Amino acid sequence: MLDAFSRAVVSADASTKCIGGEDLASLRNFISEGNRRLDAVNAIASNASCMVSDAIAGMICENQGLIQAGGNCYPNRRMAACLRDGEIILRYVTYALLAGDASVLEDRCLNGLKETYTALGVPATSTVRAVQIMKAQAAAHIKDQPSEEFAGARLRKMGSPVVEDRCASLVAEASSYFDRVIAALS
Ligand SMILES: CCC1=C(C)/C(=C/C2=NC(=C\c3[nH]c(/C=C4\NC(=O)[C@H](C)[C@H]4CC)c(C)c3CCC(=O)O)/C(CCC(=O)O)=C2C)NC1=O
Repeated sequence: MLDAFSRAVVSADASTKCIGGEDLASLRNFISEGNRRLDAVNAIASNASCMVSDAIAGMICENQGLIQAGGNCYPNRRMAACLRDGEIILRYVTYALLAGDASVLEDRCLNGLKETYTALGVPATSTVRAVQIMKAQAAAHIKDQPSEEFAGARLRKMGSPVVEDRCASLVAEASSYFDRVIAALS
């Protein structure tokens, strides 16, 4: 597992260079914007169970065969496995966002997941749909702009200090980790 710092070391070592220039500038930025990153991780982690249940519910609403006999969220044992998988995926995305590197997500969560799903008959397209919903939710929570339309009475704001760009680069980074999950299952 790598993070932004160890990744810089590994890539410098691979080309037998000292660490300098651009690498240091990017790490300096990683440090100076570190509190935003922690707030972004917290925004996802502290809304995780609501995000997962909402994403799985949305996936099922759009494809109700999943909870009928023969569907992969039927019976309750499979529904529970699906909710658990949603939590696992979201948890590894937050680890990657904290580390500033996707390797923890790739190595410990996505590696072999598609093959496991194929073997078990878990529909990857439905999982992808749930992940897409979590990607949209995470962007809203990092920006601290969850929509009333979707959240209804459960609307919850983090109250993080608002910066002008609403942490656009962290939204993009988190989105890229969700995209890796989608790519790994597609
Ligand atoms: C650390 C990383 C890690 C991951 C990611 C992981 C996933 C994982 N999900 C599994 C099952 C499962 N996963 C699902 C998931 C779903 N079913 C649906 O219809 C939806 C599309 C979807 C939820 C979004 C289901 C239903 C099962 C049980 C399948 C079965 O036993 O028939 C299994 C088989 C063993 C078990 O049931 O516990 C694994 C290994 N395990 C891990 O250790």
